[in-house]
Amino acid sequence: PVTDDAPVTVTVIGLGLMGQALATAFLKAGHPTTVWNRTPAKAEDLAARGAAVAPTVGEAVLASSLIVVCLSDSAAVHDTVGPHRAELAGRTLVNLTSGTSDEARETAAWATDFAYLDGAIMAIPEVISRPEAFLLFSGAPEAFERHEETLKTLGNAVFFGEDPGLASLYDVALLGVMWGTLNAFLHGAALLGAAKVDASAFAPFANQWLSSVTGFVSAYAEQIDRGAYPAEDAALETHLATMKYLVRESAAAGIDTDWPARIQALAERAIEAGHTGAGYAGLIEVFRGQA
Ligand code: FVH
Repeated sequence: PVTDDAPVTVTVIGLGLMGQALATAFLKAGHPTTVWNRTPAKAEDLAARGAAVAPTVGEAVLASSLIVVCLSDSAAVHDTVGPHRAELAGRTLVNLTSGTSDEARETAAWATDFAYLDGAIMAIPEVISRPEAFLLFSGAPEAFERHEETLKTLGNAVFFGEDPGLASLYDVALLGVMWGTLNAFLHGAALLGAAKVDASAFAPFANQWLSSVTGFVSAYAEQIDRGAYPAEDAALETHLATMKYLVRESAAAGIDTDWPARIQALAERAIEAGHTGAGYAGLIEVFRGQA
């Protein structure tokens, strides 16, 4: 039971790299913390630091009012907590396992006798509970309100509302931003590397340029929402001409041309579909499958 005085009791199911960091953060914040892991040896360090180790998943669930699950994937979650619906009754299950929005909605539909929050962690284990960590949640509003302070132990907590799929959808979209950005950096590092420039010499310029690109994101978001993509900075044709240099430079350096060729192909498709004269945000029509 949660009272104004007693710290919330927390169970962490799954002690992989992330689960260990989550349990550590709850322990440090003074929450009585129970842990369970399929491979019991991974609980030993946490036990030495004060965690209670439950011998079964059912006992782990019964030990706390807030149950946090962080496993490899949704199938593992269903295998592990699926048989323990009765023990979960009246408690809150927070699922921090990565998955799709449909998987989150399916799990929420299964969670009828207890409150369910689906979550996504936008941090690596060592950043958990530091100010730069942020976590996304969606699902039962009253459960988020009730456990917001405890969840903030892990990092900043953002709630997207009742649709349990939204946190996962934001998660994959944000991971796409990360992979696209990192791929572009790695391609650039390979290109300059072919000219004997170290990646660490390129990195400060990449970082400075990324802060300008952040500004483009905000401006283009406003255009996308308005449905109009005026070329306020540069037209798509101007971008396309320069994209061809990136392809030619890559070929000349003997590095992979697939990445820049894909970038070029996206701009060509937008222009062929009639978006000549549009700004870069006009590419949204290609990503929407409408060009
Ligand atoms: N690590 C990270 O930086 C990212 C940050 C963003 C979010 N992810 C997601 O967190 C989930 C767990 O990731 P992880 O890094 O902790 O993963 P592992 O270290 O590989 O640990 C996996 C745990 O899952 C247990 N497990 C797997 N399958 C089963 C199963 N069928 N039944 C019970 N437990 C299972 C595994 O147990 P064991 O192998 O130790 O016995 C680990 O506890 C993940 O969704 C990331 O995308 C992390």
